[in-house]
Amino acid sequence: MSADGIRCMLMRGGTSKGAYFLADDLPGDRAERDDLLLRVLGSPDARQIDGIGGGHPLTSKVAVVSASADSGADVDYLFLQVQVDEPIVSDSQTCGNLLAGVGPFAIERGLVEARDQTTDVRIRVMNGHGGTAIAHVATPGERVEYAGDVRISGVPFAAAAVSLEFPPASGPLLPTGHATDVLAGLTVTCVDAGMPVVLVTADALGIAGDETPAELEGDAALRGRVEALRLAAGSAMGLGDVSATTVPKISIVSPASNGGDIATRTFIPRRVHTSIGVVGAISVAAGALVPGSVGGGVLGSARTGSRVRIEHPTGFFDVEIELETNGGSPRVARSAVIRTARKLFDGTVWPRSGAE
Ligand code: NQM
Repeated sequence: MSADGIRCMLMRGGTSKGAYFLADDLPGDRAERDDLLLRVLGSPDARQIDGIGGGHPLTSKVAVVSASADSGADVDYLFLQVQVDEPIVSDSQTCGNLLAGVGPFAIERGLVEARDQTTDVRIRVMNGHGGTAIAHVATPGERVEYAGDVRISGVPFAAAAVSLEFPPASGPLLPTGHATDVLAGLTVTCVDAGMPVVLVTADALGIAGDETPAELEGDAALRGRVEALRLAAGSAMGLGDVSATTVPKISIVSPASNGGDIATRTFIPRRVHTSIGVVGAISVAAGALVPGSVGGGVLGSARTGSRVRIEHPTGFFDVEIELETNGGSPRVARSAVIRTARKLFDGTVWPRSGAE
C-alpha cells in the first residue's frame, strides 16, 4: 500500500471540521478508499495522534466531492464518518455541517465558476435519499473578513455566511407511521427529515435537559438507556441492526429556557453533540411540529412564523421550515439554515503507511 501524499483541503463546515477531497484524488475501490481515510485521519485511536482527525466525531469527517453527472446538480457530495477509535468508515448518514463547506470547496477546485458576490451551488447529496441542496455561497476573494460576516452558535469567530436550502425529504417523515411509539419502555417520536432522529423528553429519562455534554457522557446508566432505545428505534424505523452505525441520533428534548422554542441534547450516538447537526436539527424541528409528537409537547407556545429556534449546549440553531400535513402523512415542504464555512488549510496530506 502506498503512502503517497494526497491533495486535501481541511475546512471548518459549520460547527464541524473535516478533510475535503476530490473523488478523483481517492481510490475508486471502496475498501481501499476507506483504508486510506482511516490512515489519513489517524483512526483507530482515541486521540487520532498519527493523523489529521481531531479525536472527536465532529472533527473526524470527510467530504468527497466531484462534478455531478446529474444535470440538476453542479457537484456530488458524499459524506463519510471516520470513527475515531474503531476502524470503521460509514456512509450511513449525511452531514449538513460539512455540506456548508462543499460550495466553497467546489469553487476553489474549479468545479463551479464563482459569480460576483454570491455563487449558488447545487449539491447532490449522495448519502441515502439526500436530494439536491442549494448552497448560496459568499464568493471567496482575497479578503479575510468583511462587514457581512456572521457568527453562528458553537463557533466563536465570524465568517462568510453560507445559506443552505434543502429539498423536501423523499422518505416518510414518520418512519414508524406514528406520531409516538413506546420503545425500550420510553414514549418517543421517531422522525426522519434527512437524518433519522428519535425524540425523547428529558423528563422521561429523569434528567433536567440542561446538562453539559460531559455530564451526560459521564452518566453510564443514561448512556445504557439511550443505546437500548437507539437499537430498538433502529429496527422500528426500518434501519435494521444499527449497532455499528451512527444513526439514529437520540435528541433529548425539554422546554426552552433561553428564548428559544425547544431545548436539546443530542447523542450522535455515543458522544453528545456540542451543539446539534444541521439535518439533525431539521429533523428535530419537523418532529416537534408534528401534532401529538413528543417534541410538540415541549415546543413553546409563543412560536410564530416558519422559524424553530433550537437551543443546544453552546447556543441556538434556527431552522426555517414548512411542514405540510394536508390531512395525510406530514412532510417537510422546505427547510433552510444559515451556516458559515472556512478553508483552514490546503495542501498534501500524508497518510501513515499501510504496513502495521
Ligand atoms: O445532522 C453530527 C455535525 C453532525 C451531523 C452528527 C450534521 C447533520 O454536526 O446534518 O451536521 O450528528 O453526527 O457535523
